[in-house]
Amino acid sequence: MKIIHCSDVHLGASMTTHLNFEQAIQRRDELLHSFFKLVEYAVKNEISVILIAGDLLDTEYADSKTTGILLDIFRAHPEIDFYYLSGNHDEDNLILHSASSVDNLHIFGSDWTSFYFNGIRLTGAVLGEHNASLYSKLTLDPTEFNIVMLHGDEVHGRDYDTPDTVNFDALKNKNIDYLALGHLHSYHEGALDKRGTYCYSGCLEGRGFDECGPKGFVLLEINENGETHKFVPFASRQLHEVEIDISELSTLPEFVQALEQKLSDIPSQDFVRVVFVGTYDENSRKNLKISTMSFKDKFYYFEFKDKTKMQINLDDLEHDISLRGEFVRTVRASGLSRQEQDDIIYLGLATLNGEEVN
Ligand SMILES: [Mn+2]
Repeated sequence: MKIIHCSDVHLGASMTTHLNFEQAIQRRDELLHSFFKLVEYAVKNEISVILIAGDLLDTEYADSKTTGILLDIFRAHPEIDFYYLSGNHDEDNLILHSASSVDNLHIFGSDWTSFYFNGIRLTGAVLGEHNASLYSKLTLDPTEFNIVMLHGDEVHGRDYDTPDTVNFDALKNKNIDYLALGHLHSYHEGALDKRGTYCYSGCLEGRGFDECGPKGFVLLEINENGETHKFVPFASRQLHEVEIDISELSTLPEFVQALEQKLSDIPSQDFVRVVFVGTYDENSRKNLKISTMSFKDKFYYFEFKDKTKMQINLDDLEHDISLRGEFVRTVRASGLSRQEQDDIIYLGLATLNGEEVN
C-alpha cells in the first residue's frame, strides 16, 4: 500500500519576512492550496492514508477560515484517513478540537496512541518535557510492520527531556520499521537501527531563504518485502540563494552575463537571492547594483546581498598622507585583533567612499 508522509506545512504562517503585504497574503493562500493539491495527488494515485507529522498549522496566525477550509478538505475525502500528530507550532488548535466530529481525522495524545490498517501498525505520541518513561513504555510487535510518528529534532544519548526533540537511541531495537518524523524543514533520511529507517519529510513549501531547495513530501510504499520511500518535490515555488564572485568582473556587460549564467535555469515563479562575494576595485563597484536591475522583474521575488570587499593594499595605504591613511593608522594602533582591524578599515573606507554599508 502507498502512504503519504508530510509535515511542517505551517498553514497560516505570516510570510511577511521577504514579501510585501499582497504577496504575503498570496503566499499564505498558496500554502493552503499546496495542501489541497497534496490531497488531490492522493486521490489521483489512490492513496488512502496521509500522515501529518506535526506543524500542519502555525496556530499563532492560523485563523478560523484556514482551519475551516482544512476541515472541509478532510470531510470531502472520507476515502482518505488523515493521521495528524501536533508539533511545537500547533499544539492547541481548532483542528485538534474538531477531530472527534471528523470520522477520517485521527489524532495523537501525549501518551502512545496506536492505529491499525492493512497489516500496518501506526503508533505516535506528542512528546513533552519528560519523555524517558514514554520511550520505555513503547512496545511493538516484531511480527507487524511498525510505523512510529514523532515530531522533533534528532538527539542521542541520555537527552530525553529537551523540548522538541526525538531521542533516536531510545527508539533503537524497538521493532520500528519506519520512523515518520516532522520538525526539520528539509528532506532527510537514514538508518535508525538494523531493522528500521527514519525519515524527515521536510516542509511542503519553503518560506524563507533558510529553506532553499526542493520541498515536498514522502511517498512511502509498503508490501510483503518491506518498505520503499521516495521524496516527491511538490512546492509551487522554490527559494534559491546564488553566490556570485565578482573578483574577475569589471564591466557592466560582464556583470550581467555572470548573473544570466547563474540564473538562467531558475523558473520565473521562484524566489531568488543573489549574494555577491569577492573583491572589487573602485571602478567596477557601480556595475554591481546596475546589473541586478535587469533581473528584478524576472522572478516572483528578487533581492541581492553585497558581501564583497574593496580590493585595496592596506600596507601601501598605511603610509599614505591622506585622511584614508590617517584612518588606517588610527585603527592599526587600536589594539584590536588583526581581523577586527581589517573589518573596521574596510567598512570605514567604504563609508568614506560614499557607499552603502551593511
Ligand atoms: Mn516543529
